[in-house]
Amino acid sequence: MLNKLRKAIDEKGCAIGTFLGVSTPPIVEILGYTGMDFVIIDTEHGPYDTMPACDLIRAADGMGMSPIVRVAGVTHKEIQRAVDNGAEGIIIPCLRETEEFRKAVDLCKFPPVGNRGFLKARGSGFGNAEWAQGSLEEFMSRSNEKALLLPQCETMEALENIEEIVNIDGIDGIFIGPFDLSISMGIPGQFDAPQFRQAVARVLKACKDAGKLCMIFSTSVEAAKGYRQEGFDAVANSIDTLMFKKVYQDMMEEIRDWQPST
Ligand code: 3PY
Ligand code: MG
Repeated sequence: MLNKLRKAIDEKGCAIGTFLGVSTPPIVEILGYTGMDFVIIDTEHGPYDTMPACDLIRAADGMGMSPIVRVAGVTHKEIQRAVDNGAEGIIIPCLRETEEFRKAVDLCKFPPVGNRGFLKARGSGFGNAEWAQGSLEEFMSRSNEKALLLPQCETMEALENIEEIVNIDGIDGIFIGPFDLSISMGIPGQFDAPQFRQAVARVLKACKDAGKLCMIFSTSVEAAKGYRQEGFDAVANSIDTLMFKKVYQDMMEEIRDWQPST
């Protein structure tokens, strides 16, 4: 199987990963020793241009983790560079109109599904990877398998049309952004509100019914466990920026508050 995220989901039921907002390649290598399945390189909010993102993709690949890139928008430059450089999943934020989801397919997938621009770039070992051999038709079809298109559902407009969106050919799954979705619904951060729970259940059901993947961001291990229980295919828990602070803060408090015996 060409895609490590899909392989992890097939083998484990639920893949577990995290967002990278400030990490460098050696940090990604350290994460690789935790057994993490994927990392999301956040070029929407993080300070990563194309080459640093490429270095993080390489580091994740080297540790057997699936490199997923959150791009900043549904534009040719954003999506083409991410897929060409070897992203195994493309997450696109803040989409509203169903037409924007169709445009994402057009940019991310080769014909006959979309109209991605052709080059055997880094993601295919510049055409030298074993899977990139064979006819051009085979290359395009395998490339479509390798790079999953996982646009976000995080606006009311997307939520209202989610059943139609998940059935668009070329969309491999949906990534729920709880913060933006709850803000868009007028209930910011109220993840336990019945209205919000119903929205999440609706997206999950739509994905399951259409045979598409459903992923979500969580901010605590308890929430992540809940999403696993509900049947999510993948959970991205927390962000490196938050985790660094938490781990070192816990360490500081424990050492500082401990009283040496006199
Ligand atoms: C959100 O919660 O809005 C996100 O995009 C998380 O990734
Ligand atoms: Mg968001």
